Formats: sequence, C-alpha cells, structure tokens
Amino acid sequence: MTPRTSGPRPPVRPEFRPPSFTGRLHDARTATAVGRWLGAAFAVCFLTGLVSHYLQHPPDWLAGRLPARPVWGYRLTQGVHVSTGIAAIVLLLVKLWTVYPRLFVWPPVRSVRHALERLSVAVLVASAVFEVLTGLLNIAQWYPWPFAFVPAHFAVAWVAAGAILLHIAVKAPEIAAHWGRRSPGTRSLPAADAVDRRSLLLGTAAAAGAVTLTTVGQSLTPLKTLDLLAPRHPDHGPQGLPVNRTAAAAGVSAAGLGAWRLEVAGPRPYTLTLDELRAMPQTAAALPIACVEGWSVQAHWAGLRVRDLVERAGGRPGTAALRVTSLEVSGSYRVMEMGPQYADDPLTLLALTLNGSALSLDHGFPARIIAPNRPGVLQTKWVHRLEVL
Ligand SMILES: Nc1nc2c(c(=O)[nH]1)N[C@H]1C(S)=C(S)[C@@H](COP(=O)(O)O)O[C@H]1N2
Ligand SMILES: [Mo]
Repeated sequence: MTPRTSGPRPPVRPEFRPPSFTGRLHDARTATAVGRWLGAAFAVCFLTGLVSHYLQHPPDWLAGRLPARPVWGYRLTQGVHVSTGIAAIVLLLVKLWTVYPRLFVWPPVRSVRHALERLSVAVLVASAVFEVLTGLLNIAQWYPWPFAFVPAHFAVAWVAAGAILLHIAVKAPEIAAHWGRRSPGTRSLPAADAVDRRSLLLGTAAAAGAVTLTTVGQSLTPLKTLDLLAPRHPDHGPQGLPVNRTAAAAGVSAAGLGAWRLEVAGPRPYTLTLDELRAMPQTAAALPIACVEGWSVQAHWAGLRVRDLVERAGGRPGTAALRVTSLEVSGSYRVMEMGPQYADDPLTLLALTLNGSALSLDHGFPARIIAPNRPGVLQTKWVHRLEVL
C-alpha cells in the first residue's frame, strides 16, 4: 500500500468577507441631501400629529384653551400630516437605500460607543418604518395587528422623534461637512458622482411630488381630480360626502328609529322628538368634516345650535361642557365630550340636514354633531343623548 500523499485537501474554512458595495451615491453627501428633506417631513408630520392628538385627547391644562377657530384649522393640519407622512415613505426608502451598505460594516461592533450608535440607528429605522407603515395602513383602514392604532402610533412617534434628534446630534459634524454642494466634505467626493446624485435627488423629488399630487386632492379639493392614489375621494358618498363608518357597521338601523327622542340631561332635563326639533328655529353653517385619515370636505349643515339646547337644559353658557352619546352600540366614538368653547360656539350644531336634505342614515340620521375645528372622529353621528356637565 502506498501512503496517500495527494488527494482532496481538507476544507479550509473560508474567511468571512462582508459584501462590498461598488455602487456610487452610498455616501454622506447623498445621505445628508435626502436626510434633510426626510427630517423636514418628519418634523412637520410630528408637529401636526401632536395637534391631532391633543385635539382628540386634550390634557386638563389644555382642554379649555383649544381654539374653535379657524374652522378649517384641523382640516389644514391633518391634511398636511397625512401628506407629509405619505411623502416621507418615498424619502425614507431612498434614505435607507443610500445608507444600507452600512448595515454590513465589519467588524459589526468596534467599541461600546459604536455599538450604542448602531443600536440607536436600529431604533430610528424601526420606529420610522413603523410610523409610516401604520399610518399608511390606517388610512387604508386595514389593521393587520393586535394593538390599537392610535396609542401605538402616538407612542412610537416620540421614540422616532427622540431617535432622530439623537441621530442628528451624533451625525452633526458629517451633516455640516456635506450640507451644501460646495461644503468642505463634499469637495473630496468624485466630481462624476455629482451628476448621478443630481439625477437621484431629482428622481426622489419627482416621486415624492407625484405621490403628493395624486393623494393631496383628498383634502385640497381643487386638486381632487388628481387624487388617483387617495383611498377616498372627497365627494364620493351619499349627499356628496364620504362615509367612514356606515350605519350598518355601527349597528344602527332605520327600523329602531321610530321611537327616537333627543334626551337632554342637565339641571332642567327634557326630551324632544324629531318633529319638535325641526319646528324650532334652524341655524345653518358651512363647516368641513376633516377625518383623521386625511380626507376632508366642506359641507352645508343646518339644525339646532348646541348652545341653545344647553341653555334650555339649564347649562351656563360659556362654562358648560357637554357629553354626547350616540345610538351606536359599541365603538370608540360612541361617546364624545366637548369643552365649553365648542359647546358655546354659535357654529356648533346638532345638525339635522346636510347639503340641503335630511341626513342620510350613514351620515348620522336623525341628528349629528358638527363643530368647528375638530377632528372628524368627534363629529358624532346618530346622537340620542346630550348631557350638560
Ligand atoms: N357615532 C359615531 N360617529 C362618528 C363615527 C363613528 O364611528 N361613530 N365616525 C366619525 C368619523 S371617523 C368621521 S371622519 C366622521 C365622518 O362623518 P361622515 O361619515 O358623515 O362623513 O364621522 C364621525 N362620527
Ligand atoms: Mo374619521
């Protein structure tokens, strides 16, 4: 037997090699240029989101100070919130594409400081993706998750805001070096990349502009013919107005409404039938419904001034708050409260008509609330009880 001197060599464990990225534009100048737009979009989105949150859930110190004017205030802030959120999706994708090679840095952790930095970026990316994704699915009314949208979206917004501020602080020197095309750090980059970078930035701006133009018409009604990508068209629906929650979904049927009475509780409680309400002096108001999901539209309402109903029940004008209860069997918006500034406002109505005809069942027949400068979720439909507080 001859000893084996040759043959297959024992396998050598190949040394791990991180992928190398030859593509251009994964650089600090591109990251800074896109990051500025993304940061601006997130900042506006965060602030308008706070407005929306505090209008819906005012803390005690704020409750009495929320203004009922301008009547279109919430329409504007929430339209901007949803539009900047949608544009941020495009910007976030481009930003992530620009920086993703850094996911593969080798070694993955160089020091405690480096580990903390990577951890903070992980939190930043996760919270930013969570915010735009849950926001997008919420406007499509699709909830494929076990948690409640509002508190989760609100809490993670703070996480994202904190992570962004931290990220800006950590990256400040790099951002400063690459802020403008002629900044010191940018001069060291190959000149050829500048042309590609301009194309990328123009493409990004065009894409963000395109999604904005094709959705913003849901609240900016002069552009409504362009709103191909918006989940709702501002005038598609009964009586020329979209419906978010139908009577069927709320468990309200016309059959049970024959015996409907408006109950008003307070120092001098009373009840009124629909005919009695119709026989009283009616007030008209042009006010928008502005849904938290971004669509909004102005409509013409008529009915009773809430202020008059409150006064008749013995509520003191200007100081009485109001609790409104819907016929809806269950649902987050069955009971709504309004502070004195809304209850006393001459434009706040218990509306009986919409755009000239009696409310349809889906719009809240027999009676609904319409108040100035409030989120759509608080414009309670199918009202049957008012309680002066
Ligand atoms: N009782 C009750 N009222 C409600 C709701 C609801 O779910 N229940 N949805 C609200 C929401 S989210 C909006 S945007 C407005 C929309 O009113 P519309 O369907 O008449 O357009 O009604 C609000 N009123
Ligand atoms: Mo809504």
